[in-house]
Amino acid sequence: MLRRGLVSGIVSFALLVGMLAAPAGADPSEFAPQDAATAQLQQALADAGFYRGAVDGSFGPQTQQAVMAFRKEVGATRSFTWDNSLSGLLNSYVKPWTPFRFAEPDRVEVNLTRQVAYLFKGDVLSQVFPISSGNGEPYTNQFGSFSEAHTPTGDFKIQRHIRGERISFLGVLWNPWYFIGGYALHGSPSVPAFPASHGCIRLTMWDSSWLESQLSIGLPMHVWFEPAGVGPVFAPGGTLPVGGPSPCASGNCDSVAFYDIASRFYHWDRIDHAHQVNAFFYGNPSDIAFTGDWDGDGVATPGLYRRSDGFVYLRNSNTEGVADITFYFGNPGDLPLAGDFDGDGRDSVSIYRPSEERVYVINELGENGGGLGAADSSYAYGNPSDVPFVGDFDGDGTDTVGLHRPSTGNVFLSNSHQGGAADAQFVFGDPGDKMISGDWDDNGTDTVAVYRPSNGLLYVKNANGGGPAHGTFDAGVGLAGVVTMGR
Ligand SMILES: [Ca+2]
Ligand SMILES: [Ca+2]
Ligand SMILES: [Ca+2]
Ligand SMILES: [Ca+2]
Repeated sequence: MLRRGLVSGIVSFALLVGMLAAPAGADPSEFAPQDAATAQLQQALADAGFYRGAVDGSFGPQTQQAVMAFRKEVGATRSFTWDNSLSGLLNSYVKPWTPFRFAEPDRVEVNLTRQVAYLFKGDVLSQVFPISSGNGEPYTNQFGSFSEAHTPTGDFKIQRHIRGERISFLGVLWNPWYFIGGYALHGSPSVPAFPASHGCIRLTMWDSSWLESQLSIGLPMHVWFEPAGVGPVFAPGGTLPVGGPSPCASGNCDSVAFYDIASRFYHWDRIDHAHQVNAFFYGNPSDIAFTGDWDGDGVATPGLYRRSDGFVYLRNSNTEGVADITFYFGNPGDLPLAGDFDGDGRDSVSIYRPSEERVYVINELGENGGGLGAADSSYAYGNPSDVPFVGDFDGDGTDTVGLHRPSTGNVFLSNSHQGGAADAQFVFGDPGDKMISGDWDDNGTDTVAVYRPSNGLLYVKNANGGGPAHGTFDAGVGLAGVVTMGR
């Protein structure tokens, strides 16, 4: 496990060199005053997952390859030398972009774009390795015909392994782990900055040895080029702990469920990753998901608005199965708002109609198999591009409607079912963020959080005002959305 919170201090590389001046009379070439700084760099690279060697202050080949791996990973110029201008990136490096793979907590991911491989343990980044893959050039294969030196991409499992040296037609492989046909992840004396192999994935000899105890037959291995627009995750300002201290001292706070494009819900018991997730399928892709306590038993469960047929589908348990209550809902373009709008302890589904910039408050569920009843009240609210969400922002026991304006990041909160000026306004989140609210600290008041699909983080706030998030939750990138789950 990485000690990300402790990664710090290599900013002072140059400072240390100055402080640790050689004593009078020493031969500078023997004393090598930079050794302390090199050791500090080695430790920082080890903490971030790039270095597995001894912290000995020696800037040897293994340290140089760790620097190369880091440069590849963060998109810096590929070289074997360290540059202090990279210290900020190393201090704030959190994790790579990778596809979301909840079902495979232990796996190898090979990023051909960056020429690195990632080892995941328990769905957490364990180590980053420099690699060199197929260079794409034609060559004559063992059958005398032309091949192109491409590394196969796709979703594999490690199939077989040979310990030690394997002499193949194209050269010597060390400790090869075959993932398809004759293609293997293997040790090689040559791991340059760029693709150089005939299609295998080269590791350094020492990484190959290190991995002997880490890999196994059947281990999932995925080989891919990185999609445009994604990349490694860095801590904003270097201050936010990812999956850091629990924001919920009582253990009785609201949590979240993320759902993917296949409508699989990943329900976290606690927002701090401390507890096991429950996962279940509900709904279809492109359904609008929300949650509420439809039967008043104190448990929040999913609801869906299916735009293709205009129906709402509510379920009373967090398990796979069909809807318990179904009713026709609103007009095309309407957005569902789920909450307890009258404070009677049961959630209902209200309507935000962007075309009219209007909220329709409805305190009863629709008749099962029928339609939604008449609205109890309505009021003008927001702009057509605003994204509404629901919460009890003042802790009075009644839910009201907030708005997130993605174009500016403005958040508007209203504590009553009336139009007019917002009761609170602040800026939070980026375009593309998904905003929800919940009582993350068990103080009775709902506050906002945003999920950012591009970096996989949920940014959680415990006060409805400006400023940075109070904590982040590492959910994985590319999920379709997030909903609030009850405590
Ligand atoms: Ca319930
Ligand atoms: Ca109610
Ligand atoms: Ca309220
Ligand atoms: Ca709260």
